[in-house]
Amino acid sequence: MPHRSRSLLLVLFAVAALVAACAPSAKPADLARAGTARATSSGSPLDGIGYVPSTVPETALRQRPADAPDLVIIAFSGHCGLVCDTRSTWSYLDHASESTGGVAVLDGIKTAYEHLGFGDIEVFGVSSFATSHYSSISGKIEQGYLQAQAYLDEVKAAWIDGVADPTRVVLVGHSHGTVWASLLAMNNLDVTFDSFVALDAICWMWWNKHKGFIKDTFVDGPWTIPFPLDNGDPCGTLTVPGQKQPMNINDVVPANVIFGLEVRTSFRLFSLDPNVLADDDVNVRINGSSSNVWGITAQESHSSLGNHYNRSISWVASMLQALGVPDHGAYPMSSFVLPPPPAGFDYSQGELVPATP
Ligand SMILES: [Ca+2]
Ligand SMILES: [Ca+2]
Repeated sequence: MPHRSRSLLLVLFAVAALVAACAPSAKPADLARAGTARATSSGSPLDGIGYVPSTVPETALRQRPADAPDLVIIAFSGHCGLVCDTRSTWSYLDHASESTGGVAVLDGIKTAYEHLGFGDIEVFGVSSFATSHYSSISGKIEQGYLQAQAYLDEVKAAWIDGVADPTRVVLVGHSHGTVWASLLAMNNLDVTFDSFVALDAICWMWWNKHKGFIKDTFVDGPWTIPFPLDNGDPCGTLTVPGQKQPMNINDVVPANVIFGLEVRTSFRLFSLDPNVLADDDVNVRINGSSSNVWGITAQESHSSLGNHYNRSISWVASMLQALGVPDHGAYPMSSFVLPPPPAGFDYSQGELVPATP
């Protein structure tokens, strides 16, 4: 980058950081109070495996409605740039770029699933924002986290709960969008996500950009605050065995995700903080293992990774096809939360108990 434009960027960046620092903040006590409104504390795989899924007798299962898709992809785009107004975030992952023959990131991922035999796939694109809002970049109303939650609630009620061959759900996130996608997974433990595709999971500045809107929506508004935002910043706060530093929420693959795929870029615009524009943390499970977690280092830059189909997305597509369609019964959440029990023991409500003969 030419020296002048780099200097200009640094100045703009400093201004943006100042503006963000002046944003209304959510006080810890207010956030915590909003958290007590949550009906249960089962918002988290971090609670151990205390969560017990409700079991429906097989005889009670109904057929999936004829109009139900085989699979839905919920995709969170990232922030609109370093210096843009957060209100202008928009859903770009399904937006095709002329320069690549009109193939969007989500087209590539959707095609991979079509090759696995899914005929009817629905894509739900979400912007990096707490709720729906008008974006001056896309020029239209964009959906946010609340709309993704509402959509997932509908998918659950109509096409998953009590259904013999339920609709499958896949998560995709780019940059800051991976934080929202992680929140959605961790706050819907009754849904098993076939895969979570994380494209350069950046956590840095997420809280700064969003804490004011989170206060508006979940503290001052009527909506239930997602775990773990009642504790504030979700970055650098999760303790994982074997990791020196507390992890970012979007570097820990939730326990109700079967396959965790990630693409990390290595390009650094600002050397002072390595996490500014590149995901430098290899993903792990909450128990410190790497079960069903795979990643690559991209050749693309952070932005181009999400802007159009590219070699990294081609790797994602190949992996999804190679991994195939997972059997949900083979991957209970407990397998990703706690290590295997020693011989002669089982887990019950998160505690080791002697195995029943
Ligand atoms: Ca990562
Ligand atoms: Ca990261």
